[in-house]
Amino acid sequence: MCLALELLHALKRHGAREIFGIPGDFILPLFRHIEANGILPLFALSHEPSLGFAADAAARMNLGLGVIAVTYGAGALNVVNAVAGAYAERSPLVVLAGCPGEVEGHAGLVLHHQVRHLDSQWRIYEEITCDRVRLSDAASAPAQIARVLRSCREFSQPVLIEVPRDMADRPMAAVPMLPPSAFEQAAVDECAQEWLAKIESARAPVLVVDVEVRRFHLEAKVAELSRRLQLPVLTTFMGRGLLSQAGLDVDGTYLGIAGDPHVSRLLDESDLPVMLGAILSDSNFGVSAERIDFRRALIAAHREARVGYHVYHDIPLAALVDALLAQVPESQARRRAPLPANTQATFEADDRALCAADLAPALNACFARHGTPPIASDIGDCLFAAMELKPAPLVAPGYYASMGFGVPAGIGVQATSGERPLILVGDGAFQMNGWELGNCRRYGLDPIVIVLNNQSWEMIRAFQPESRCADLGDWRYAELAETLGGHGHRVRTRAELAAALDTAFSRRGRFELIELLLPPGDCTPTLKRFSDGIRALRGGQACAA
Ligand code: TPW
Ligand code: MG
Repeated sequence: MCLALELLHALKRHGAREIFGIPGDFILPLFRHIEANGILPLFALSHEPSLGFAADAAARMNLGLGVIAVTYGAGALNVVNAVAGAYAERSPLVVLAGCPGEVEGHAGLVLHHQVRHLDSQWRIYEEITCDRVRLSDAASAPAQIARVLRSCREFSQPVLIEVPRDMADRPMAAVPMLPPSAFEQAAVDECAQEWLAKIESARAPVLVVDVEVRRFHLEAKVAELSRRLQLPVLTTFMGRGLLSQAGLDVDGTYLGIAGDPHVSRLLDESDLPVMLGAILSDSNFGVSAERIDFRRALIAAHREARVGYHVYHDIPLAALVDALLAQVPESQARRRAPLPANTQATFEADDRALCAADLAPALNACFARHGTPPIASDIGDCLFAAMELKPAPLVAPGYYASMGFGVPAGIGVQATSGERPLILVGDGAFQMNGWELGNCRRYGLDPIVIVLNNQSWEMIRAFQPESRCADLGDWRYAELAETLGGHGHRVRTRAELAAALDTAFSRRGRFELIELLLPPGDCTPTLKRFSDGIRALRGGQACAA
C-alpha cells in the first residue's frame, strides 16, 4: 500500500476514530486518500484553531487519539495555540501537517507558506509536541510513525507528523504496533510499597485525581483503589467529572477558598495528599489558602512518582495503579460515605429575571428529567457554572484556559462518540468561533449550546472592573442560530430558561442555541468566591484572568 493509506490504518489501530481537517495544496495528496477510502471519516471545519480543539476533545472523550490534518505553515501555525493547550493539558493529538517535497524545497525559491526556514514549522512545533517525524524516507517511515504514535499515547501529548507533498503516494510497508516502552517493574513495586507505607501511617490521607487518570483509562481501577484504601476522593478543578462514570461518588472538587469548605478542608488539613495524574497548576491548587506543601504529598504524573523529596523516574501511572492494587487486599468494608454533594437540583421556574446563579440549578433539574449529557465548556464564568453541576463527563481547558475551546470541543465530542453534548460558552468566546456551529448540519450533529450573554468579558471585569474594553454589546446570538442551521432561544426569565431547556433536550436533528440574557457585572457564586479569593491571596493586586 501507499504511505498515506498505511498512515491512516496505523492511526486507526492506535485509537483514532476520525480526522478534523482543512486542506491546502501541501496536504491535498493526503486529503485525496482520506476522502477516497473512508478509513477515518473527515470532519472539515472552518478555522484551524477549531480543528485542534475538536480533535483534542475527541481524544479526551474517546480515550484514543485526536487527529488533525492541516496544510504547511498557514494551516499548521494557525492551530499552534490549540496544540499548545493539548500539550499543557496532556491530550494525545496527532498533527498531520503538509510540507514541501524534496525537489521543490531546493528549487532556489522561497515557497508560499514558508516563514523563515523551510523547517520553521518543525522548529515551532518542537515546543508543543512530545515527538515528531518528517516522512521523507518511505523505508524508515513505518518504524518512525510507530515510535511517534507510541510517544503520543504514552506521554498523552501532541505529536507532529509532517507529510511531504510528494510522499503520500509512495509505496510503504505497514506500520508496526510497538510494545509499550520498557520500565522497571521492580521500581514500580518498590514505589507502590513506599506509597502504601506512607498512607498506612498518615493521619488523614486523601486521594486527589486529575486528568491523567482518564487519559490512561484508569477511572475504574482508581475507583476500586479508593474503595480498598477507604480514602476520601477529590477531583481537581481540571479533573471535574472524573470517576462520575466509574460508579464512585467522589467527595467533591477541590476549589480551595472558592469551594465548599468541607471539601477544601479535606485537602487543606490532610497530612498526605495522594495525587494521581495531577497537574500541579495554579488553577488546580493555587486557590488553597493553606499553600499546600507538595513535599508532603505523594504525586504520580507524567511518568514520574514522587515521595517527599525523592523521585522515581519512568513510572507509568497505569503500572503504579496496578502495583498498588496488587498490594492492597480487597476490602470487605463498605466505603465510607462521601461528603454530600452540594449541587442544587431544585429550580423555581418563575418570572424572575435570570442571573448566572440560576444556570446550574436549572440544568441540574433538566438533567434529572432528560438524563445527563457529556459537557464541553469554554473558559469564563461558564466553567465555574460547570463546577456547580452534577458531576458528568466534562471536557474543558481548566488549566491552559484558552477561549474558543467550547464550541469546537462539543463538535469533537459528538463527532467521536455520537453522544449529544451540552456546550457551555460565554459571549466573548462565542464571538471567536461560534460560527463553527454552521458545520453541524452537514455532519448530522445537534449539540445543545448555552451562550451566557452577559455582554462582556466578565472574567476580565471581575479582575479589573475599570476596563472598558470588556463591554461587548449585545449581538443577539439566538438569531444567528437560525442563519447557521440551528434553533435559537433568547431567554430572560427563569421560566423561559426552563421551557427552552425542555424543548432543546427533547427535540433532535439541529443544534439548539439557548442564549441567556444576563446582567453585565453578574457572575456565578463560584466565580465570585474564586476572584475574591485570588485577589485576597495576592494581597489585593489585580491579576490576569
Ligand atoms: C484565547 C483571556 C479569559 S476569560 C476572558 C478573557 C478575555 C473573557 C471571556 O469572556 P466570555 O466569558 O467568553 O464572555 P465571561 O463569563 O468571562 O463573560 N484570549 C484567549 N484566551 C483567554 N483566556 C484570554 C484571551 C480571557
Ligand atoms: Mg461574557
